[in-house]
Amino acid sequence: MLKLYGTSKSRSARSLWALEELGVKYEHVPVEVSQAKSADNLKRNPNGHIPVLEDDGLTLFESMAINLYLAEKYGKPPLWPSGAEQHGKAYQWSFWGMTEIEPRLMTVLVNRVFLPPDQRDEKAVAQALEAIKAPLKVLDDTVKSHPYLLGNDFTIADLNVASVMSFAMIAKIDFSAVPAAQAWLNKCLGREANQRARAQK
Ligand SMILES: N[C@@H](CCC(=O)N[C@@H](CS)C(=O)NCC(=O)O)C(=O)O
Repeated sequence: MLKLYGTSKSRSARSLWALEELGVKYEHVPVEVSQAKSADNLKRNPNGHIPVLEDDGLTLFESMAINLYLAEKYGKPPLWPSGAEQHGKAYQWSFWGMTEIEPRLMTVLVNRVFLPPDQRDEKAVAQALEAIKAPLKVLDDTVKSHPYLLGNDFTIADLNVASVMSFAMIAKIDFSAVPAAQAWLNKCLGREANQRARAQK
């Protein structure tokens, strides 16, 4: 039986969302962020992070890898599209979300929300907001020309990028310069499967 370790109040929400979209049966073990470095979790993931997936003897860490694996193994079109070309696009957008978007959003989130006010670095926030403008424009242009990243349908690429971008909502980032990206993000995050994932522990 599929088992997902990690609380929905963390990056684990990404994989819970994928599991909910796929409609597969799974067990959710809501390991808290504070428990990520417990002895039990370190056995599952030596990095001491959540989420972790177990599936029939396989243990996987890294949220994007988990989601791409789940989509390939349990998904069908359109969520997991057909053919190497479309898979390449799904990898492209997933890695793009992790490398072009996530580090900048994390900097803003940490310095606007997580750190105590006297430790926040406004200069780092300003630099991250400047650096994220170009990739956000790429996203905006893409979803201006078709409704979802790969074309007309919601796929695992949208799920992966939107779940990374959900940090932006918490960090209260202004998307008025990229309205198509904002509308796409609202549409993706509003999906019932994401609501079900977020409602979990
Ligand atoms: N790149 C990893 C990052 C995982 C990660 O850093 N998870 C955080 C929770 S959002 C965590 O486990 N933090 C606890 C810790 O590092 O002790 C992924 O996407 O799965």
